[in-house]
Amino acid sequence: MDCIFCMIRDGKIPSSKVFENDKVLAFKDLHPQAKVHVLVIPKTHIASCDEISPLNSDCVKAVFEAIPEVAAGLGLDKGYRVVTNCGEHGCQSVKHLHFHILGGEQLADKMS
Ligand code: DGP
Repeated sequence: MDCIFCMIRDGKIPSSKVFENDKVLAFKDLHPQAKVHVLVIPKTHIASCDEISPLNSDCVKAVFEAIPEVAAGLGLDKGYRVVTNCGEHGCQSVKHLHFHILGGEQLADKMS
């Protein structure tokens, strides 16, 4: 499967990892949009938010359980934003479910 994030998960493409456990991987975004910009992915390939179901939602649970640990490791004690883009209108460019963690500075109030 030619999924960039599966290749990062498998170590076939280098990345700056900031967190890893058996179900979740977090690494720095290649094109940061904030002082701190990290992507958190489930290791299981799920194409997008739209593909979440009772059959795979344990991966999403694992991602959200990891997020506070990822944020603490990044020193985001003043808060952060978690974003997932879904599909064409959501401007999703990589078709492997991922959650952007943005922070390290005051973020804009407006989200779209
Ligand atoms: P989205 O637009 O929500 O699908 O965001 C995809 C993000 O993935 C985008 O911010 C850039 C990042 N990205 C794309 N390719 C790579 C890569 O090869 N390595 C890393 N670290 N990030 C990537």
